[in-house]
Amino acid sequence: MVNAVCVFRANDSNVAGTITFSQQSEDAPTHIKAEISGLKPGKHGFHIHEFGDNTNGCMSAGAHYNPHGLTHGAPDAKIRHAGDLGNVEAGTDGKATLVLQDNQVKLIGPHSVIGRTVVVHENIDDLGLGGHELSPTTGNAGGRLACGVIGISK
Ligand SMILES: [Cu+2]
Ligand SMILES: [Zn+2]
Repeated sequence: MVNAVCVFRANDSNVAGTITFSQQSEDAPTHIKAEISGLKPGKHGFHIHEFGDNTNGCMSAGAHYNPHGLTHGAPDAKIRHAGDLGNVEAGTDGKATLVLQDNQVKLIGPHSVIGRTVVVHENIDDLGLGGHELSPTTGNAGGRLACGVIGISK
């Protein structure tokens, strides 16, 4: 069993949040739970980005984590980046909760996401289907509101 946690640091926003991850074994799905506050009501793109480098805020986290060289997609799509977690949806109170199990986000093995960055975005992730030039790479989710590096936890 491997557990991990990511605590968001705001990037020119009031967004805060904590994301926990847990994986029992290399072939088991990873359980992910996110609690985020300070968002505008509505959907916001939510991804794991390649690097755990926050030197230049969330910008230095690089692109979506994509070890298999695929195009951007929904978390339940066959063709997606491993880091594609879709959207979180905030209510009128600005709070969003997401609970999911994912088969491509790993904490164990060569494609572990530990040491990489979770980012929540300004806008909705169109899941690759929006027809915008950025749809196949980022889902056209806009700016990076907050991010944090995924670290090992107990
Ligand atoms: Cu992102
Ligand atoms: Zn993506």
